[in-house]
Amino acid sequence: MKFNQLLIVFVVQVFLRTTYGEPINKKFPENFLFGTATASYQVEGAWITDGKGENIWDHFTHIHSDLIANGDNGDIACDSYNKYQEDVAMLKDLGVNFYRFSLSWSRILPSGFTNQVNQPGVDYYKNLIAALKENGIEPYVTLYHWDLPEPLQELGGWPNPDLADYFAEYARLAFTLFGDDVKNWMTFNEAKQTCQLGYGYGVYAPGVASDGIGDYLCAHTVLRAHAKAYHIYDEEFRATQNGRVSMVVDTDWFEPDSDSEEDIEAAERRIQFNFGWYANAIYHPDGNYPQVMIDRIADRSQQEGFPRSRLPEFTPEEVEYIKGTYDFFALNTYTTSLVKWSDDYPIGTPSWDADGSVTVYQDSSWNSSASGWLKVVPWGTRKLLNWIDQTYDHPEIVITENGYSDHGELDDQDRINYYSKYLSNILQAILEDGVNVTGYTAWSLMDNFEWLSGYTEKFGLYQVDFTDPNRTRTIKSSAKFYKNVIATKCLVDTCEE
Ligand code: GBH
Repeated sequence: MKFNQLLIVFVVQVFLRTTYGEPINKKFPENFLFGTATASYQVEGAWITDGKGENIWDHFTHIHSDLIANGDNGDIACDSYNKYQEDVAMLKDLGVNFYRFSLSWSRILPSGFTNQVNQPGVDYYKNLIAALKENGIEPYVTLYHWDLPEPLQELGGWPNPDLADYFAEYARLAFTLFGDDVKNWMTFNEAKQTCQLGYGYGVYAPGVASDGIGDYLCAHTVLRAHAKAYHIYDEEFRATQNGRVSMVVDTDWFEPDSDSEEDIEAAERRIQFNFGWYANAIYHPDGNYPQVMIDRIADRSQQEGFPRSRLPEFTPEEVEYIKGTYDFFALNTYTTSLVKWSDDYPIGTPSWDADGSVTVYQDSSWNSSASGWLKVVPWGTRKLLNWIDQTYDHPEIVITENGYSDHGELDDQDRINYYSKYLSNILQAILEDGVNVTGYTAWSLMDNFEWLSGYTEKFGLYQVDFTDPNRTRTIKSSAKFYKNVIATKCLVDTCEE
C-alpha cells in the first residue's frame, strides 16, 4: 500500500474507534435510573394455577406447538410465580433502581372482565411489589405485554373496538389495587407487535392473518384503550397516587441506504409507518396518525376498490382525547435497519408493507446475535434518540427495553460489548446532543420464553436452567458488568469526575 492509502486506513480506524469503539469515560447524570425487565407470560409459568384464566399465548402455544421452537411454551417458564423472592434477590444484588414487569390480566381477571377478581393473582402481585419496595426497588408495571384473556379474543380481540372499554376497566382495577405502591405505569408494551404480528401477519398469538386491515383496526382500539386508561388515571387517581402513565412504543432506527433524497424520504416514511403509527397520536403535538400513512393508505385503498380507507379515522374529538396522554416517552429499541427507495408496490392484495412501499434490509457486516433480526448497531440508537427528540418536541425519554441475545453462555462477553456500546451512545445523546433520556432498562433480568423462539434465544443477565425443575438461576458476566455500571454510573474503569 502507498503511504497515503495507509494514512486513510489509519484515519478511518481512529474515526471508527472513537465513534463506535471504546465507551466514553463520562458519568451518567446523578439522577439517571437503571432497571431491568421481564414480562408475565415469558417468566411466570403457573399458567393454570390458583384460578388463573387462559390467555391467548397459553392457547396459541398449546394449539400451535409446531410453530414454537422445540414445541415449547410458557407453562412453567422461569416459574417466577413461585420464585419471585429469588428474582427480587437478584434485582437487589444488581442494585437496580427499578424493575419493569407486567401483570397477567388473566391471573387477576380469569375471564378478562372485572366482575370476578381472582384473589390469589392479586396477592401474587401485592407480594412481589411489597418485596421490591422492601428492597428499595421501584416497581414499573406494564398492564399488557401481549397476553390477552382468551374470552376477549373470542369476541374478536383487539380489532373489536369494545375492548377499549374492557381494558380501561381492567386498568382502573389495577390502579385501585396497586396504585398506592406503583408510581410508573405502562399501558401497552409494543402495540405494534400485538397488532402487526397478532392481527396482520398472524404469526404471533392469536394468529389472525389480516394484513393491512386487522392490524390497523387493532391499533385503533389499542390507542383508544391507552387514552381511556390515561384519562381514568388523571381523573380518579393522579391526585392521590401521584404517579406516571405512558405507553411503550418500539422501533428500530431506520438509516437511509444512501444520502439521496429518495432514500432519505423512504427512511422517514418507514419510521412513520413503523413507529409514528403508534407514537404520533400520543406523543406528537399534532396527534393523529402520521399524514403520510393517512394519505397513502387512503389512496391505495381506493385503488384496491375499498369504499373507504383501510386505516380507520379518528374524529377530531378523539385526536384531542388521545394527544398528550403520556408522562414520559417510553421507548423499546434493539437494532437498526437500512432503507432504500422503492417504486410503489403494485396494487393488489392489501398489506402494511405495500402501504409503505420501501425496501428494508440489514448490513451483513454488522455483528449478529442469536436472533436473526437483532444486529449490533450502537450508533443507530443515538440517531433514533435524536430523531425522537426533534420529532416529538424534546420529551423526557425512558428506554424501557434494550438488550442482546446469545445461546446462554455464562461468560457472555458479546452481551457486555452490546450493553457498553449502546449505553455509551445513549450517554453521548444525553451529554453531547442534549437529549433528555432519564432511564435505561436492560432486557432481560433472566433468560426466559422468547415467544416463537421458545428457549433457544437467551436475553438474560442471569441464566435459567430450563432442564432443572428448580429453574436454578446463575449469574452471568454481563450481570456483574451491569452491576458495576449501576454502582459507578460509569462504563469504563475510571470516569472523569
Ligand atoms: C421485545 O420485542 C419484547 O417486548 C420482548 O417481549 C422480547 O422478549 C424482546 O423484545 C426480545 O425479542 O420472529 O423474525 O418475525 C422486540 C421487538 C418484535 C423483535 C418482533 C422480534 C419478531 C421477529 N421484536 N420481532 S420475527
